Amino acid sequence: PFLINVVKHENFITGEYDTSFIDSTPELFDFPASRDRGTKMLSYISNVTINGFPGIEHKEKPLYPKNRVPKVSLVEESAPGTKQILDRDGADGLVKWIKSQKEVLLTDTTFRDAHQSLLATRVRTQDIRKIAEPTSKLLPELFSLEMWGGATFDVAYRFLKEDPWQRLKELRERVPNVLFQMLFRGSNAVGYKNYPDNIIREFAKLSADAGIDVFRIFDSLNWIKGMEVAIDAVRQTGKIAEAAICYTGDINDPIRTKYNIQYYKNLAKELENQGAHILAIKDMAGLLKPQAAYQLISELKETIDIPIHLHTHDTSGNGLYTYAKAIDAGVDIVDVALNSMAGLTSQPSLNGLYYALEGTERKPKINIDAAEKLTNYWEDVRKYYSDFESGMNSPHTEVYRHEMPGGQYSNLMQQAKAVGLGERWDEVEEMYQIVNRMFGDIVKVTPSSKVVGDMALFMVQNNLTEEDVYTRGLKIDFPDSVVELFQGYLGQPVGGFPKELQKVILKDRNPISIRPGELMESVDLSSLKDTLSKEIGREVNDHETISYALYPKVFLDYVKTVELFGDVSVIDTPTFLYGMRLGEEIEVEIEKGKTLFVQLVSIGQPRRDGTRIMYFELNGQPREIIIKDES
Ligand code: 3PY
Ligand code: ZN
Repeated sequence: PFLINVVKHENFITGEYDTSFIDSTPELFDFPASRDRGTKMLSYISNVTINGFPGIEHKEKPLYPKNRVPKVSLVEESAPGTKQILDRDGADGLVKWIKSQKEVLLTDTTFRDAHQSLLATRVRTQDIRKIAEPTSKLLPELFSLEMWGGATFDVAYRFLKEDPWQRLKELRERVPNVLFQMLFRGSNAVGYKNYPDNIIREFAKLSADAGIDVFRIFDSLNWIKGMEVAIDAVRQTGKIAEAAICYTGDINDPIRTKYNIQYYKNLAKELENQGAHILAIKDMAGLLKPQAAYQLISELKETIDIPIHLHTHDTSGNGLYTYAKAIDAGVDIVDVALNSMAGLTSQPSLNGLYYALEGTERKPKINIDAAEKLTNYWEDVRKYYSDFESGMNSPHTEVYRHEMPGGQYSNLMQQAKAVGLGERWDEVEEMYQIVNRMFGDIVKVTPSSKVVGDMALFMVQNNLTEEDVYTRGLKIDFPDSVVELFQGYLGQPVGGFPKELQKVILKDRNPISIRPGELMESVDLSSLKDTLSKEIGREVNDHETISYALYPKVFLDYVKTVELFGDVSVIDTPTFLYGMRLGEEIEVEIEKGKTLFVQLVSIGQPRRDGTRIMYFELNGQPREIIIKDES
């Protein structure tokens, strides 16, 4: 019923929904409660078989080849790695170790940014869990695995109907040797707005306790004040505070002087003084050109003492060239993804970089044959998610003009289609650049990038030119996200907001210039825990409480879905997305040692009341499920 309700909802059909659709549409949850675990699971399968999965084409489940999971010894333990260095020598000891390495170190982003950027963040825990132990055993030399944070947190609850904390726990159990890394949006944590300081601190602490070692902390406007609390909170946990500068513009563009080399050097020095253990250069759109990378890394190396970790996206096709120059300039660590999950809006290829550095003393210490085996697995798994691919299939140098982050491109395109602007995508892309200029040329990364996108869509949709905004703007209600940005609720951009536009957008509202966290009261987490326990009728834990604090509606919707369908994370991905083929048999391990055998025997014809009867065998016993056909 939940999926039916979603798929059939008027706003879903017309595309008038965004990531808050489920939150703002409580009637989606008007359905009768169902019974035991088997029935719940069959209800889910029936629904998705008949009515499809939200957001993708409804079709019969395709046939997939068997996953090539590399064989590794189950008795031999994983070789010790960076995790052991951190646990033994502490954060400062790890930093010392990084600095003593001649070879470039690698972070593998396959478990997070790669699929966030290629597959709309949809990769499910079970597909990562299956390859976690082989990864730990085959690539123990990795610096870290980026596997949590960014958009994975809310997408897990919102779309995958699974618990991100459970993912962290299950992966940690299988990977004892390589550092786990997450993306932390500073005062926005893993959300899209600023949260009270005590939420930021508690979230950092719980994440560290649950197994995160390296926290990449950034602010969407490169505003250091927006990162202070997060950096301090992470330092208190004894884990690694990797503070990031988001790279924008082009240091070699003589016209765009705002983001020049001195700007980056000043930020780097400030972050080092703030207590960062590592400096990250987060090139979220893939704008850092090779020669600029050489110059930037060389000069930063002269400016600061802490190691430098470079992140880029391969959108333009220049990613490996940029890394090669950065490596020549002495960068310590770079972010890459396994070949079959690399390239385009994702990170440059790990395998490719290995070969590119052949004959140099900075070639990474990894077993390339092992990496190729892991690559095969991801080549197979990626096929499950092909309906979430963006459609970009060749290098895209326009990124140097529009500067959209790798993770935003396909999202904004979806948003544009949803409001009927699919045919006018070129205009949206063009408008994105204009809006950036109007906003004073700001850093664009989650969530500031979303605001630029919202404004661009708004202007194209309403046929507004830049001039219209200034001349008629006082009579126009701009999108909430735009108003909030100009109120200072996401922090302050370098150089401030353009005054004339700010007046037009805010009208009689007053902007703030202090840190939004200073205006927000602490959340009483223990009373929140009681409230939540009462609301859902059982004692909740700290992870559930903080998730609820960050995403109240998303979290409650997730809880309701689990009540209705049970734990759907145990269902294999093709069945989760497409349901079952007639006559097909599947196995579902609902808990360790307890497997359900499910066969879809037949599908009844639609009845007059719009329902069908689905005939299953569950562990050999006949079961019928009545399902509303909304397809
Ligand atoms: C995120 O914040 O999720 C990002 O990946 C930004 O680049
Ligand atoms: Zn990224």
